[in-house]
Amino acid sequence: MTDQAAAGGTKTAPRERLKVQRPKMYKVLLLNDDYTSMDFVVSILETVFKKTPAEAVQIMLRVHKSGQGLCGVFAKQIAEAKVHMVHERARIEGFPLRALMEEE
Ligand code: TYC
Repeated sequence: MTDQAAAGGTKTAPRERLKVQRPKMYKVLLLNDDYTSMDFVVSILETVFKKTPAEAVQIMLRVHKSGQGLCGVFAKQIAEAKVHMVHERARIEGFPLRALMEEE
């Protein structure tokens, strides 16, 4: 028995420790345009990005004034799904709203 086992401790092999890696995270950004309605953007922020009504208005206005704004940070597949949802809903409603992802 090792001293460590005798003391009731456990030991992680060095190779095992190296295996655990943080997933890359991705920012999802909304882009401004001249045609998408403010109400639609607020609704997207509330439903797709789970923002409160007050947060949604704040983010929408930031995008409107500065050109883009952060909606959230997600693992890759989640970010891809949210970008896809934004584009699908915008397409259905006839708005040109675009979202993009950026590795953090
Ligand atoms: N600029 C748009 C307007 O004046 C509103 C808008 C806000 C559009 C945010 C897109 O991501 C956006 N109706």
